[in-house]
Amino acid sequence: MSRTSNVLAATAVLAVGGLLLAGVTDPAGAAGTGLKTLAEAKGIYFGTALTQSNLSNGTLTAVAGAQFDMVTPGNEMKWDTTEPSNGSYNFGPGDQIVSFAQSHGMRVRGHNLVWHSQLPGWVSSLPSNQVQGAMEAHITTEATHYKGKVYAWDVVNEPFNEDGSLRADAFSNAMGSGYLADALRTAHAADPNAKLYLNDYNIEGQNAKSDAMYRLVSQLKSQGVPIDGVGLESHFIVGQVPSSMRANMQRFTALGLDVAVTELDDRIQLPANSGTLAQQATDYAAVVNNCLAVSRCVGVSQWGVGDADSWIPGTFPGQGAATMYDNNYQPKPAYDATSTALGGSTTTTTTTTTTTTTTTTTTTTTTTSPPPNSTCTVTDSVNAWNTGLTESVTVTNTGTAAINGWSLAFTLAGGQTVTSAWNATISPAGGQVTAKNVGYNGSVAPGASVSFGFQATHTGNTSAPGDFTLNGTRCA
Ligand code: G2I
Repeated sequence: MSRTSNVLAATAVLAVGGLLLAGVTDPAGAAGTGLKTLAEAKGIYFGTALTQSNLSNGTLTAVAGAQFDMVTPGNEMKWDTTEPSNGSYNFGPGDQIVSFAQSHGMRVRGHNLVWHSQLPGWVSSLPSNQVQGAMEAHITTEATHYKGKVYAWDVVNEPFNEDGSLRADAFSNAMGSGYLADALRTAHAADPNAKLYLNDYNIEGQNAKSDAMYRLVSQLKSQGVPIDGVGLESHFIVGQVPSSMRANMQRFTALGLDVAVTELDDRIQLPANSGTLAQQATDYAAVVNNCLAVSRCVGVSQWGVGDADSWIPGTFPGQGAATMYDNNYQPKPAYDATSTALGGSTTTTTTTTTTTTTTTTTTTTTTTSPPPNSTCTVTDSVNAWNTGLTESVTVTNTGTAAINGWSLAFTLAGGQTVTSAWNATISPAGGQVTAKNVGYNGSVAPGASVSFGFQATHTGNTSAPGDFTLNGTRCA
């Protein structure tokens, strides 16, 4: 996906006797540099989870290929897929993810070899004296199959309870805590070059669970067990990134281990609003900055490409909007914040001229490569002065069907508040707003256009909005 923001005319004009600067900022922060490129320049990777069904979504795969350089299969390397019955292996789905990654220059985090969940019933039903053999055979077969193709393995996933006690499952019940070292040694024997991880959730900050992980990996290191890293899943609730996350990462890396943010998302009570999306952006930046600040933090992976791919709504009803991309794969504020934290710059044009007029005029037109099925285009222009602006918006029906009643969603620049509108009703007054037709202009024939406008106050950011969605469909 490529998005471009063309500033057709940006004239910043002088108020009598003083200079005014007009900054025109690419609203999506996506001026062309993918997160992976920025991350690589900082010495880390930026990854995503992908599932087999994701691979047939062209919009999703275009974003994934452009933005990410590490892939974690969402489900395809788990035991229930790879060995659904004893000794019978199925690597087809995982192979498809690996092949997508390879053809897009992405590396792969293998996820996972041993986990209490998505574990086929036959394993749990084994007599306990057969579990070790089954576990070792599974690890050896899978890690050998993917030898040389995975950068890292989550060898054991989620071994702890919240209080730091060892989770009871088929493996700990049969082998006690010794299964962890056994699993790591077995994986190392099969693929000595893969980085071997233990991965868990709610170990991002310092707490009983991360203390238990810390004690475990300290012990494994001192015993010479092959372990390379600890994965911090990082399934956060908006506004709740632990303040101790950086220090927690540092104590693991001080043991000579890598750390990685392996499954980042940040869930919001739906519907999201400009405030929660802004907090989410702050959270994403905090996580990225934590990784950048810790020298052995090797990378950050998000769990899924966009909100439409996230596990959150299915598991936490009423919550979602947990990723950097909305349901239409348009970048959200969290994307911009991530890009900025990685050292990306938004496109800012500053022009100064001298005239005798007293207004500042900024005209920005944003053009976007048409998403599939796009049936609309939008042009907009802004006239701004010290604290206010007016904007004209023209929507064209580029589809083949007549529109009968329209609803145009877009996001106002930060600090802008609508005070009046014409030829449309607009609500709410700021943030993510929706303009709806009034009685006389709801019908728009194919090829026809409709225009409306509004007046707003601003606090310095006079950018025109972008990212228009008409009746639920992204406009070009
Ligand atoms: O639960 C979120 C993640 C927590 N850490 C480990 C990850 O492996 C885990 O991923 C999720 C997948 O994103 C989900 O897609 O793991 C879930 C299972 O624990 C996955 O959900 C399962 C559904 O529960 C099944 O009903 C479904 O058949 O996905 C399966 C495949 O679509």
